[in-house]
Amino acid sequence: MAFAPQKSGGLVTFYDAPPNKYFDDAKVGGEIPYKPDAGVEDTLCFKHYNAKEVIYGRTMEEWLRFSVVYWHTFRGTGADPFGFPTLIRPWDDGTDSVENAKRRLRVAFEFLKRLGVKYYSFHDRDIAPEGSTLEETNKILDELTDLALQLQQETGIKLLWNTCNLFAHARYSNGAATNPDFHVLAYAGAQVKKGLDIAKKLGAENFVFWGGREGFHTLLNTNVKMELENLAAFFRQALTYKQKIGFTGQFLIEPKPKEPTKHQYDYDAMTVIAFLKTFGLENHFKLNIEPNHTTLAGHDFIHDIAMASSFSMLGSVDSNTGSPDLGWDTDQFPMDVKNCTLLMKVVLEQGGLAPGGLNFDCKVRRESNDIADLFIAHIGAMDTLARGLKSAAKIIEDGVLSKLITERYESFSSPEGRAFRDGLFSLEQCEQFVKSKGEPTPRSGRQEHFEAILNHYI
Ligand code: XUL
Ligand code: CO
Repeated sequence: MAFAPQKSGGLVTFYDAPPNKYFDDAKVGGEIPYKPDAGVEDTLCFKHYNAKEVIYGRTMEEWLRFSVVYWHTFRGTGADPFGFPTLIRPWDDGTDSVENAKRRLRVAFEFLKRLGVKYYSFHDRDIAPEGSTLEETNKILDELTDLALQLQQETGIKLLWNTCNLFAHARYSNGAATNPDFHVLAYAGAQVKKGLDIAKKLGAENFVFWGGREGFHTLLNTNVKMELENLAAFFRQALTYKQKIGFTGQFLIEPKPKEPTKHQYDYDAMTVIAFLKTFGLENHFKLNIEPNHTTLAGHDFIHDIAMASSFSMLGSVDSNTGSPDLGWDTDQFPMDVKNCTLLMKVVLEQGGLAPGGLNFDCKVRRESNDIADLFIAHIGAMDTLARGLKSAAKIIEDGVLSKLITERYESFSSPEGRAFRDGLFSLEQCEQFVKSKGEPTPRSGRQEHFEAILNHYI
């Protein structure tokens, strides 16, 4: 279908034919520049993110490994349970045609290029419409991934991860790998097989499993033990196929406690780690932590990042934020410097996220209907994380916080404390210790002192 040039919010010019130029240079400004001295209202430039600047031994680009998500940024419509689409994109004719899907893909690569982001991520169904049979669906996917491969080669943009949408289609309403009907589980298996083939074809650096409907709405109709065993068996088959085809990307599980299912099995980081250890899968998976999911689980922003990292299980981050005062997944762009500092401190302390990255699983608000808002949202979040990176590096380099933490635990460097940690100090010895030393002196946790120190760096 031929398109006439259109305008949206006065910021984009769309052309259907080569040279495939979708964004108006005059308005968006070509490639987004680094302008540290830009004015307060100039939000279409980076003031902190300077890709090649070296911080704490690596370039910003290497530490931050930004990635743009296909589902929100190129498929988000602004529709919600109460309202119709508000984000009308001039390159999208609203149909499920292959032609429309290809045009969208070209736009996506142009957007990434302008933003200076080197990675993207997608669900299979984001980039290609579903056909009426599995064979037809896979054929369409082949056509779209051929184009994705070509665009990756032309631009140098890479795939951080892909995943399978195992939650939107009606067939998955009772779950995918935890569905009570084996036929549905088999469909999910076939879909993941194709997803892994695509991952290999496009050189994905990771592959994600998010179990949106792996859980239950009521225990009354659910065999929890069987469903969890089936989920583990499903993961084992995915691993077998991964090895068989020689896909070397990292497998990631993304925890979320609820939404759309009332209770999801991958509730939070510690639940997923326990699941992996219970089923002997812990050496083959890491976690993709999304802070908005963490806050939905009733924890604070940094909780699951810190927990996963403590167990060497933090593989990647779906870098977003929520509104903790609300009870749902708002997928906002991370704009809070303090939270991003705490996040980047963990990333620096564990030596980086590669092959994972900071994937913007975020959407502009349904009221933010200009194309410019798409740019500003990503730029703002990239700048916030760049500020977080700089502050975190300073905190670590100064060593004030880490010295205070070391001092707080110094009693474990005593012979008795060390022996206890080595499993060589019994409860009887604890009793003897107390009899000779008497009552311990309560010591201040100094929370306010630590908080004031953190604020010094923000
Ligand atoms: C849903 C969510 C997903 C996963 C990929 O809350 O975060 O988009 O990141 O399926
Ligand atoms: Co996510």
